[in-house]
Amino acid sequence: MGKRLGQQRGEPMRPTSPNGSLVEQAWYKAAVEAVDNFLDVRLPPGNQGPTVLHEAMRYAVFGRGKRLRPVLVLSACRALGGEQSQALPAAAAVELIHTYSLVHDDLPAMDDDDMRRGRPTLHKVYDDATAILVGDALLTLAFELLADDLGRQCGPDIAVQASLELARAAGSQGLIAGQMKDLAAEGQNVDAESLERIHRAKTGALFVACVRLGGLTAGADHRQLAALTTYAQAFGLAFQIVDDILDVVGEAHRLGRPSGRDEDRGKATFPRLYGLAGARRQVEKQVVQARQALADLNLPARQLELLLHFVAVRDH
Ligand code: GRG
Repeated sequence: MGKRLGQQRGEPMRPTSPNGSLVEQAWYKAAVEAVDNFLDVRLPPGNQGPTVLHEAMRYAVFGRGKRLRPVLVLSACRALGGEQSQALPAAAAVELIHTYSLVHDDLPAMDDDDMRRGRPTLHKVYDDATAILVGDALLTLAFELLADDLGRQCGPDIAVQASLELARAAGSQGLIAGQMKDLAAEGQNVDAESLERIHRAKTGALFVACVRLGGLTAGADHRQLAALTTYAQAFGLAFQIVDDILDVVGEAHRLGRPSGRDEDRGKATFPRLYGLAGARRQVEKQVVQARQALADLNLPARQLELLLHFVAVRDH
């Protein structure tokens, strides 16, 4: 059995500092290291053919990402009393899907971005065709990890359930629906309800899948999965509202990408709808809902609390 996160390493879990330096905490770093090691083993080596494709997959995955989604998977598993090793394949799978979405989103046909995770976007370093294929390969590998690694770790029933959860979250009624609606909404007047709907799909669905996958790998029941879902829905919305706020007030060197891009593209955003102070109040509202869901879960879930605090106060 694998190591449990944090406490078995004798690390106290301190609250984050006001600027959200959760990512500097030992338990968080240990979780990221475990995910990165897993990904390093499971991504084909850069010297294995097709070498350019495999090098480029590694370029995409090993940028300066926060690894928030895989850490959420591991933290949800832990909250339910599971072992880290049970949830690692699902954590890695989610990170692969997230990374693929970033690579495709950065392409000229979508958001056309030059910088990501503190360095040039993949299509700038390689080319558009390679970026498309890298995205395709990362998406496909995610499901290989669930069928193979998760199946061996937790059995075929959990692997099938996890695949279904992740496929639905990433598919044409989840992440891809959100992206489609987001592109269509550029330059349009979007009301609060529609904006929320876009982001519940574009960013929220994957966060929900993270905690549900973590819960599933630890044997969560329906009531626990429902509480985790409510937590993640509010978490995802808080994350997105802060993302919009950071696009207005954030520093490019902290974000690893330029700010002000939403305004340039005429995107509907929460600060545009509510103003900056109003958007911050919306974050608070989501945090309260997410905290209530953790209270309903009625289990020690310190890491999920810390992650929630981090998304609300983060500066990157
Ligand atoms: C192309 C199918 C497809 C989907 C794209 C998620 C998404 C949909 C696009 C990403 C563009 C974007 C900036 C969305 C805002 C929220 C978001 C996902 C930000 C990036 O997530 P972080 O901050 O990134 O967790 P790191 O790099 O830390 O992993």
